[in-house]
Amino acid sequence: MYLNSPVTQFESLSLTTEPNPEDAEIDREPIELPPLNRPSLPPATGEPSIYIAQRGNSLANQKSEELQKTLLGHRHERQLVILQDFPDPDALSCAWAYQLIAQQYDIKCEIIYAGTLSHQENIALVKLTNLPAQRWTLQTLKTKDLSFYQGFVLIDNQGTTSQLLSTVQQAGVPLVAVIDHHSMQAELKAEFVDVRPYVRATATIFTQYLQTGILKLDSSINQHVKCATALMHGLRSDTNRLMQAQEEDFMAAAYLSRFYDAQLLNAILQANRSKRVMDVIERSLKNRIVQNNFSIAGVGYLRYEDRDAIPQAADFLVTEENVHTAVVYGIVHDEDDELEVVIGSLRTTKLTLDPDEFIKEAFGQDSTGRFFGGGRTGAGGFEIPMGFLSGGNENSSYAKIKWEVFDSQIKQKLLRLVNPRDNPIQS
Ligand SMILES: [Mn+2]
Repeated sequence: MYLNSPVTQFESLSLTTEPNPEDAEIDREPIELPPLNRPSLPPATGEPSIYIAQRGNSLANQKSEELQKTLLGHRHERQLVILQDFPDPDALSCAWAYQLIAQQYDIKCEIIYAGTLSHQENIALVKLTNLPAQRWTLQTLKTKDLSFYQGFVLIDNQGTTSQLLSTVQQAGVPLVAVIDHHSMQAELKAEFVDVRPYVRATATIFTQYLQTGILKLDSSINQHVKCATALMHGLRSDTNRLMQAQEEDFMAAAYLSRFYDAQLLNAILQANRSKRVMDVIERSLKNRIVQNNFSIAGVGYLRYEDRDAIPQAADFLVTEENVHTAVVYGIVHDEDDELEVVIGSLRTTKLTLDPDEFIKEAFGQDSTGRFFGGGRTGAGGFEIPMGFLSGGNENSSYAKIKWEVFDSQIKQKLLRLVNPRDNPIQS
């Protein structure tokens, strides 16, 4: 599963106590059926999909109008569009769409992220489309005069996965808009909020805005074609190549199909893995232990830029015969900041295994009650900060002991669930 999907936002966003966002919406919001005089419709088993689509449309219209009003109120301003530290195609493409929409109001946006573009497809996406995103570390932020910006915007995230948020907030830059499809992380005070957890990709939300005419896409404008291609890539990658797409996602993809460049998308998807990513995959193969259909592999230390090798290795290990779930983890280190964090990914094809529940049960919470990770259908992730134990790796025997301790502890915690005595995840 998720062979083409880069590190997903869910993996990092799920460091909260929120339940799986995917299913939450369905019961909560009653569907309004039009009164009387209904045209002949499919039999009344379940919810006629035409109504869902209509609901989506009217909400999109309303939100698009609201967004236009908000932008109108901020004409001639400068804004920061903050993405998660490891932005994925969904985030990158939507930020670009926002930038193009905002441009019409003479709003100048800088699209920024603090971490790195790790997955080869993300690097290819940015290079091949000239996508205007920039890496701003906390260090970069210190050199900037933030009073230059009159607002910031969060897209495909709610700030919980960006290191930049607190500095920007402390500088007094107001939050103008939040547009996302993850479950509500916290009450956010923004002028414009469009958070729809039941939508599979933020690219779907943005495509709906485009369909309302907020920005008229034009196939003769190169930038529009590239942005539509990026949105198509974002939509595909957040829906596992459309396999988990729902009606609104397909509708959005259908609209984008008028503008996107299939050859360009193909070039992005053909991006090759770097040698270092291949090496991490090799290590995961060598080190894996298989028990009870779980494949578990620690890959040792890896560089910050290669972080995405971990989910890719998990994607690969889960394809082995008699394996339904793979967990791969390693210590990711950032040389500049002497920052170290254990990062892990889970992939499963077992329908009855809930990655969110599994990871929360395996690793528990930190002292502030934050879970070390969580997940969504088929995939999950975790991040365990190493704090005081970070750095000191010039001493190779120390580095080795440190890895062994973390490796054993993670294995212990996972194996407790893999070989359960009283089956603690079966509630
Ligand atoms: Mn997304």
